[in-house]
Amino acid sequence: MKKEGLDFLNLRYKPHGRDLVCLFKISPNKMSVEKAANTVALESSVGTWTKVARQKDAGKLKAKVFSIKNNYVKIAYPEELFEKDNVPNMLSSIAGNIFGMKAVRAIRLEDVSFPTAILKSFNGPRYGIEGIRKFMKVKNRPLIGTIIKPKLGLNAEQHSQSAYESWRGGCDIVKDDENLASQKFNEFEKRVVKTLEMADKAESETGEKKAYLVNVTAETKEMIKRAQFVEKQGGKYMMIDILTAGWAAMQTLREANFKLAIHAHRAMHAAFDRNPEHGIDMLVVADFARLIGVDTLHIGTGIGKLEGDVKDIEELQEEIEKMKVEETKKRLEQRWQNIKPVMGVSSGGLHPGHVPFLMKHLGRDLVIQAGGGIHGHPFGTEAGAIAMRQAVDATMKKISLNEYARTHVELEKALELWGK
Ligand code: RUB
Ligand code: CA
Repeated sequence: MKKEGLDFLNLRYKPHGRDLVCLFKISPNKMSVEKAANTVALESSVGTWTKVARQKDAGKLKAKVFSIKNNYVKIAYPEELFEKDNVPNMLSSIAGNIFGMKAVRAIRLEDVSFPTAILKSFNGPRYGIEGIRKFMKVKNRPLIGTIIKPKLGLNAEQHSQSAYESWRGGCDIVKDDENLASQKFNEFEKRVVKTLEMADKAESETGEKKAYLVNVTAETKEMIKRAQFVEKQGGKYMMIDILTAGWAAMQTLREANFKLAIHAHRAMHAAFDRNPEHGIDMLVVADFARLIGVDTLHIGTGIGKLEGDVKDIEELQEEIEKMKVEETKKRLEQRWQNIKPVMGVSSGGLHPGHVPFLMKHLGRDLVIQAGGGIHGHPFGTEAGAIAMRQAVDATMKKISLNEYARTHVELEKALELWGK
């Protein structure tokens, strides 16, 4: 029996492989969760605030609220509702007007699952975890990355020198900061030429593969030109600030089919995912980024210790954050038809002392990335990269960092400065 005025509620409905399913957390505004959920389903599919003529014609495309548990609501959207290979179109429905509706005090899109036909309409990553390991020639261990710091202010020459020292010390990956594009103090083309020269030099000196993740983020046509430039200069990798550039820009970049791997920086994600009651969870951001086809994506670190008892709210929040990062990492690696797994990147406030924690919780298919935790080493950038590599080597060999530090001075100094 349908309840009066709740046309989009169908708790007997069983979603199937041709539905896109969303999990929402809904805080209703002076009404029942059922009523608010019904309003979400109608606004995000075929309805509006009042009945309109020809309502019936669109009826088969209605979204259905099929599960309500406390404030958690599942809604199934028939795949015909969307243009399949169009992420902005999908998000305009499932993550569009609903965030501002009067029916909800707050609403959060917690998770999404795609029908097979939508998965098949996207390329996904060109390389994914395996492909990246293959071209970087790193079989087992986590990749080590750095962000050039200071994040802004270095000229192209200084930038390339810092990159060179990072690679020499043992970094596999050097990336631009997300704020760096083509500013007057450090112009794009000059920086790319010089830094890729240094990557070649470091490769020939160390016998290892070295990648420079060039930030191409800009207006879309300019971004494509920049990516072409990186490819022409022999680069392997580019990066894009996926949220500030936008979903369409990310899709344009991926579908331009460059041979370059794509690194995704998630700057601005916290505007969506920080408030636990409202916004869009990182899982959803990660899902869409994987669908479009980035190869590596920032997922956070989950650092906040908590091996033992949960003692207070702050610690509890840290524990939740850690679980979130693990969950996002797992999602990036879930089996998804033809779509390859994405490699998670842990970054933000990291130093060598964090390596055992990260590898324990997130495994080896991971990029461990540190900016300050490398360039801030008391002996300088190269020593910082050496220390980071030592921390990874020790953890791979199941030796504690303190023990390894007895015979490895760079690690010893890093632990002295930043602790464990
Ligand atoms: C980290 C850094 C990245 C952050 C982004 O520098 O520049 O922008 O990792 O955050 P540092 P997240 O190592 O000096 O802190 O990875 O959580 O998206
Ligand atoms: Ca940064």
